[in-house]
Amino acid sequence: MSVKPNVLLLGGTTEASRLALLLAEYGIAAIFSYAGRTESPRTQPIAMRTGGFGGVLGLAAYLREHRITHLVDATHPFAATMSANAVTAAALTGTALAALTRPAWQPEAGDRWTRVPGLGDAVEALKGPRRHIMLALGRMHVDAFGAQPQHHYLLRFVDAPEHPPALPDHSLVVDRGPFLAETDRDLLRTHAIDLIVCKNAGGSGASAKLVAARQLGLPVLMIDRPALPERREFHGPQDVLRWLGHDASPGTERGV
Ligand code: 3Y8
Ligand code: NAP
Repeated sequence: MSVKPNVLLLGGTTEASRLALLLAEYGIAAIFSYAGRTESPRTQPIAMRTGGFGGVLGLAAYLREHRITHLVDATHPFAATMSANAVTAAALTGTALAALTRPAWQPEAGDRWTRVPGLGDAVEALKGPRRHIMLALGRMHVDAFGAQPQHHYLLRFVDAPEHPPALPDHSLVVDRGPFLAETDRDLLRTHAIDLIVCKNAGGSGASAKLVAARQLGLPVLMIDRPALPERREFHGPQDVLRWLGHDASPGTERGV
């Protein structure tokens, strides 16, 4: 007899929000979890919780106390600590685990990518004369680029920062995605950007800048994803629904 699912969904991505809609539609018990990184995260159609769990043991305790049957890790590919904790806590508690992740972006014809393994390598790669660089990395990693203060940086944060970023020459845009190629193209042109630095996030929510870069013939410094532990992975919210025992093909019976 299959267990009635009670899902903990680790969110923070476009795909997590799409899955939350399906879980609500099918009436599947689920809680959407945010880290609490942003001031007003997108509201979800299922129960929400915000804040860390307190490491692996905190997450394991949460899984037990809330009788979670399925843990879905739909966090961003660079949320490596959360994803590693999810694997360990699921094993400790015997909770079924699946990741909902998106394939890494691959360069297409006309792309001018230089790939680097990590953030430090991206900073190193910026040695040299002044350029106009879009740092599309959010707020958490900006200070590292203080090692290359000679450039003009265009920053894009989800929320306005309490203190101005510690880069001597920067412009700041406060905006949350998903972004559109035409607006990203206008942004790159307005700021006379000649290089984009970004993470290989994958998915559609942040790919606009890559399309814009291709159209403008701009180079991209692409930071590869951190290694993640082995786990079951799905690329579509519908695959997760099937894993939960609900057929997602059109016309099947849906929850009220
Ligand atoms: C708090 C939840 C949805 C999810 C939307 C996706 C798309 C838009 C594109 C650029 C790149 C960046 C950043 C980005 C994108 C989606 C997705 C995605 C990149 C929100 C959100 C939370 C966060 C956290 C935030 C990080 C930052 C990263 C900005 C909500 C809007 C750069 C990642 O201010 C901070 O401290 C922000 C921190 C982690 C990375 C960083 O290092 O600064 N995301 N982003 C989640 C939580 O608390 O658990 O506020 O609604 C979610 C989204 N951000 O449902 O529509 O699916 O990826 N997020 C990157 O990809 O490089 C922006 O500017 O081009
Ligand atoms: P991280 O470095 O892997 O996680 C650091 C700690 O934050 C975790 O150990 C956990 O704290 C807490 N945490 C992370 N995600 C959480 C979640 N969904 N619910 C509850 N606690 C969470 O993660 P991150 O890179 O800071 O990302 C934080 C959030 O932003 C995630 O939801 C992620 O999907 C989203 N996001 C991140 C990026 C990015 O570029 N990193 C991009 C878009 C969205 P405890 O150890 O206390 O449990």
